[in-house]
Amino acid sequence: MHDKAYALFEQQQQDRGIDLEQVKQKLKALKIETPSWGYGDSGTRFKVFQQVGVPRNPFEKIDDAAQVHRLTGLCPAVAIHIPWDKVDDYEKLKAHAQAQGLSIGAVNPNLFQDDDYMFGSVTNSIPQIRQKAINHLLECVEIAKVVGSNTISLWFADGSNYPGQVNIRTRKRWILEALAELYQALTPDMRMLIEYKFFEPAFYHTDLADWGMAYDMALKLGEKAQVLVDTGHHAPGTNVEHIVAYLLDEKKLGGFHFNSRKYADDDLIVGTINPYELFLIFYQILDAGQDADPAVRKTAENIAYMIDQSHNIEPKIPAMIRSVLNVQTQYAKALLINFDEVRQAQERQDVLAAEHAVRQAFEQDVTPLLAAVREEMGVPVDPMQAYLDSGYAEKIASRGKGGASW
Ligand code: PSV
Ligand code: MN
Ligand code: MN
Repeated sequence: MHDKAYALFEQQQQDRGIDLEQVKQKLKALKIETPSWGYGDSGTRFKVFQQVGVPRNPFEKIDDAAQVHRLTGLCPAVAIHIPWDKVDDYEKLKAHAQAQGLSIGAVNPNLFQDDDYMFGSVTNSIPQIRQKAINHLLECVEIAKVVGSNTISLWFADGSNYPGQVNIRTRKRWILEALAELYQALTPDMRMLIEYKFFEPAFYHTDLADWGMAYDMALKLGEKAQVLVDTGHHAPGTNVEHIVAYLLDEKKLGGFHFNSRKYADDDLIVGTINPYELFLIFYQILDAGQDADPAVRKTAENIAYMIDQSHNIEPKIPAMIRSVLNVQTQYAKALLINFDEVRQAQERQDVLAAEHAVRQAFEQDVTPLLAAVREEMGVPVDPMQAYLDSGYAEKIASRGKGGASW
């Protein structure tokens, strides 16, 4: 059945001028980091729902992440958030991950859940609180060294709710000061990713509100600082793939937090609301991967793909499996773009042909391709069904309710 469907697919793609062996190789190399917090209970300001079987500690979060990797072959690393994932022995956490074929990915400092940070963390007008926040950033570098991570992923909730509440320029300087201290502490193989978000929890101004501000910081800091694009962190209608292309060309795109949004930072399963946007993001990345400038190509190859979602009402593990499969699907489709055709249409200034060449790839059914790739990778052809059949959900039910929340 698969073979027949794949043979037909292969013929169709050959006719379109696509080198399927190369496509398969790229699909096998795709890595998507899952977030420890995506396995915990979460909710909105109205309610955090407690689900049965939610991990009770960081070790169990890693167990669940390992299950996602076992079934998809896509997620060999898990991001941690400190202090959500605070443990006494980080060596032990690393060993626990390694024993299941995982590594610890990005270390995310948490500077938004301490009462001291009500009026800001690194931008607080009280010097002792700014120092406390900086100390936490430095602590996270030390944790990264122990767990073997080379990425510090930063998001600041800092901002204000009313005009006049704070001095925006002074805070801009403080944030740079803090980031500079962190930058100095990075080892040569580490990088820091700077995330931005236009609002929430602050509703008037956020200190790092958009990609331009994050880019400006990264530029001032140096090569080891890059921008992280969280797909949910833009005003409605923003052309996210344009931001991606711009940052790639400036060698400043470091990573993604994938999720879907309808209205604001909804943190929904990636690819459920606007899969075409995800496809177009990959189009830009693959295009940059063929750039004449090797530094742009290298930037495109070194992007850290991460999921950042809060599954409020969904069962956590299948929601994560759905997310990574959706990313894989859109990546597969983008790999089917005939870039020569696009370029030739652009040269002729043939608007319709250029748009068609891109969209045509999106319209391909990649089911036979993904089935073939999964078979070759030795993972289930239908990872979601395999999860449902695996008995894992029944096994973790013994954890009961009241596990870790995000
Ligand atoms: C903030 O909305 C954010 O996207 C940041 O990445 C945080 O670290 C994460 O969500 C927490 O869920
Ligand atoms: Mn994020
Ligand atoms: Mn977010």
